[in-house]
Amino acid sequence: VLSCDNLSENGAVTQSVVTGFASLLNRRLATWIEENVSFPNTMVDRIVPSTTQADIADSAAEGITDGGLINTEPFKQWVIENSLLANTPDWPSVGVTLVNEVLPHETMKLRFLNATHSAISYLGLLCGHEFVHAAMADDLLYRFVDSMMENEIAPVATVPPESNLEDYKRSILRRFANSAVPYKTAQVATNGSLKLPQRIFPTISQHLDNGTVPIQLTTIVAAWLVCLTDKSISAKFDDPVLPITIESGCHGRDDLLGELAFEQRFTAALDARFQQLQQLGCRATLQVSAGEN
Ligand code: CS2
Repeated sequence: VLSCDNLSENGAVTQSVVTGFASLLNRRLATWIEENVSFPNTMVDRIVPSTTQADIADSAAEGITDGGLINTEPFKQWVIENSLLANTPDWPSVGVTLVNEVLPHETMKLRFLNATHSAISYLGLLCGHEFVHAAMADDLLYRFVDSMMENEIAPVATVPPESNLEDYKRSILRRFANSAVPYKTAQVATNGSLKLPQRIFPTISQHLDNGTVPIQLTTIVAAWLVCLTDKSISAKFDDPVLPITIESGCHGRDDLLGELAFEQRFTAALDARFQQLQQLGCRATLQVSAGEN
């Protein structure tokens, strides 16, 4: 059973859910699954925008009518934990990377690609960009997310020893800028309350443990909160925490921020950025931030 979720240790999570449900039905079934079924952790990376009617019409015009088609990018990466898989097809021959430990690959993807995807999307929504590639063409936003990866994500990230981090960061920016794969900022913004704890909060926690507050990542969390509280923007995407209001600041809002809600240094910086984004707007806030760096 191969999970393709953007979730750390996605195989272990799937195994606990499947065997948990099975044991409610039949304990012997659960035991059989535990002894006979592998749930390797995996990391999948391929940008796949929601399929549009135009995609389906374009394909039909070329003679292929397929309601289940997807429009995607040339890039693809699938890393699978080599955990006692019997009778495995020759996956490496079609580009799969078999590894003993997926976690460094997961961390690299979640903390660099997915975090930057969320960052450019929330900033893009605040600056009026419907698509990620349009937000990437906005030099102020491009420079912000580029320096965020360089100055706040890379210094505290653990990456696979064989990886080339410079190439990886460049490839992320190139992929996001690809207008042939029109990915809506609202699609990335969806379910941020489930995504940011996986892709942004752990990096912020590492900085706080090191005694620093990462102001660019804090700005992205503030941008997320502004998008959630601005009904003209939050109407464009779904999130389980909607609707929300932020009256007396973010300290103690563990419903939104988890344990970060009790980090005074972080919530003070977050409240300041939240107010700045609301009062000055996104562009002025980023220009002030660029001036500070
Ligand atoms: C995106 C991901 O919508 C989102 O949250 O960041 O779906 C992203 O496109 C994939 O993880 C890329 O592999």
